Amino acid sequence: MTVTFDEAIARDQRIEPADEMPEGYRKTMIRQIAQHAHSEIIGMQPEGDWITRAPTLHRKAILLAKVQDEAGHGLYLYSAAETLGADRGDLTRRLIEGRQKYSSIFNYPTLSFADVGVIGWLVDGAAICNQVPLCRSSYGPYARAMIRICKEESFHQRQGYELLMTMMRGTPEQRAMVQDAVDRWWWPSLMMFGPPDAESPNTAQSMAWKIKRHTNDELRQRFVDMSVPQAAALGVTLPDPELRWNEARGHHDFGQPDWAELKRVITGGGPMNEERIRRRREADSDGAWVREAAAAHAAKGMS
Ligand code: FAQ
Repeated sequence: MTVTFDEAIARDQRIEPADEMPEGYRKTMIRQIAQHAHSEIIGMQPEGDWITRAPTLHRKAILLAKVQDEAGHGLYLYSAAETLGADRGDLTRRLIEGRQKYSSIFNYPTLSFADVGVIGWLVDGAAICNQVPLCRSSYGPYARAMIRICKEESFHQRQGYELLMTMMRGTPEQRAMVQDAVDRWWWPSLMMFGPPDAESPNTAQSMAWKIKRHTNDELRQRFVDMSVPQAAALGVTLPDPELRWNEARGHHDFGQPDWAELKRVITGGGPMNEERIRRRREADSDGAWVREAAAAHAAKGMS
């Protein structure tokens, strides 16, 4: 007996590539997976900038491994998008022509080595909060990719936190570098979860299709609750005067990020948008000969 798409969703069964699915579901999945893949690949740049300037060989080896993991995540995700009929070359073109988005967070500069630690702690922390529920997302290849990605992201977060703990045990200058990085990355990290629910055009449908399991605001709250005790243990202050425990709600109250800034950054107006896309475009044209040679080699094997 064949199960319809709606029945499969109602029974919490996975949708697999060969299954019937509404065109809107396919389009939404390609949009989200492509945006996620682009984020991983563009996300290699802010930390990649510090590989040659890491303070020790040990830190350099860790950072190199982390940035390589991000490339791997991008590749699994492009493969997941291909199972829906998307073409990888076409997705890259859409990214470099500004027709597809990537996470706003990667449009900010990394000004000191403390930023590497804060990206691990807060940015990977936010990514984990958002992605652990996606391991139960309704589209099989995406949900399975998320399981491995989340394991690696957890390791990334711990390395960031450990780096910051080390700096906090260091000199007053090192502690000031950590605090400065936290001040710059806190609000952009909250923006990673997307616009407030009332202004999120996709959430209702994506929840109904069980692509998303929680709304943007629910996950943002979870992230704030998780980060407050971690900040205290580290000895840094989160730059939000409205942040306080609300006994009645059993959650922290917190201030709102600058939503106009999120809109600006998403639409290309962030501090590093142009640079990120310029470098991606250059990498794409520099690698064209490799793709052509691989395609020619594959064609020979088939004849
Ligand atoms: N940045 O209706 P919604 C990482 C777009 S983690 C840019 O709420 P939705 C790991 C949204 O796409 C980062 N665009 O949309 C790492 C939509 O666009 P449309 C990547 C954003 O999809 C760590 C429009 O605004 N993670 O890379 C943002 O239901 C360290 C309206 O928004 C993922 O992609 C934003 N912050 O919810 C790597 C996770 N927020 O319709 C390196 C998977 C919203 O115009 C170093 N994605 N938009 O095309 C998701 O969970 C969802 O897509 C959301 C947005 C929650 C991001």
